[in-house]
Amino acid sequence: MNSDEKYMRMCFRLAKRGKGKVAPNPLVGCVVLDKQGNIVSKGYHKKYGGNHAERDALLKLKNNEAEGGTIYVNLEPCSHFGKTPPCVDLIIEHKLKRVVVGMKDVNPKVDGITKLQKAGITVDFILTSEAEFLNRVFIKNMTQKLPYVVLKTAATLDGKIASFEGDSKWITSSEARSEVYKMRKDFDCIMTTSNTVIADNPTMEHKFKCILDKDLRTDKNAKIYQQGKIYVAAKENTPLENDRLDIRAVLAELYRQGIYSVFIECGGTFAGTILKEGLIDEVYQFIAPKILNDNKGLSCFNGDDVSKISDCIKLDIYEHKKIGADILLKMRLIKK
Ligand code: AOF
Ligand code: ZN
Repeated sequence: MNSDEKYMRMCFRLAKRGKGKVAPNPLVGCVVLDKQGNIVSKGYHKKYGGNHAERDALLKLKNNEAEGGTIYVNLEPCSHFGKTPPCVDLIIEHKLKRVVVGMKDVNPKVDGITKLQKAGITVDFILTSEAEFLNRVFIKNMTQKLPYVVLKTAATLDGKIASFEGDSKWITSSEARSEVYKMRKDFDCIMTTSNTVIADNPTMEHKFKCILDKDLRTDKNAKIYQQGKIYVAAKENTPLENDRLDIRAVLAELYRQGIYSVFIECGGTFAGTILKEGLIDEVYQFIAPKILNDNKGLSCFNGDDVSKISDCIKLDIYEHKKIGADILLKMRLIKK
């Protein structure tokens, strides 16, 4: 690993300290080297509305320690007046010679690179796809005005989530189920369907839950309604598409309400539908080392009419771990 990569990875680690506190802003970390290549400051974006990473790092300097030096930041420095003044101005003021950037900012208000280059500062990009992966939620939010969507499922080796009688307790181990309670907290909202509420009566403890219930079939005494803020998407408040709720419209409404990430827990029919509609960014799949061995069992993805393997929806596994007796795969959809 060369030293540019080393410092950019340091930025990634610093940036991650802002997780859960900066949305809808990006995760940003910054490292400043002096002319000799010594680290003279570090910083990161700590909370929404707070100082940007570059400002956090540069304001810690007492004199002109950074003059002629290099600044590493995983996102293009901003050039606009938002909640804080432009970071590029501060970089120019501190007389840095070189800026190493992870990714270009997708915020249309930002054009920091041009301004830096005009000031005679060298700008280099490095580890761009990793930088984009780190800020995948920000990129989706900013470019599509939609929340980032993760679909969770838990199935047997043969992809079954329940027997033909609907028995589903329990496919995965208690450790895996506890992991789900923890991962829910990383999202602004849980989404589920009336079918799941009626079949399983889950609590799905969370601060914000969205229930897709076109015909208002769920019982308001169901456990899911007993806790958290609830948004019910029904035909009264949501446009329909082929007589079904338009899920893109539901997601857009959630975004409008300040929901930047959604965790979906549902049965195979809805999972199949939204996958087909291209509304999913990632799948978290728990796989239990069990085989139901019954074609009538319910599948975790229940789309239809796919005749060619080449038409499979393809994913990229970016994390895998054993949890209790099971395996968890975290995967991004490979967009066609
Ligand atoms: C951050 N932190 O470290 C960097 C950001 O409203 P503001 O002033 O906080 O501006 C937010 C925008 O600034 C954000 O959408 C992104 O485009 C840019 N860069 N933002 O929150 C940072 N470098
Ligand atoms: Zn900035």
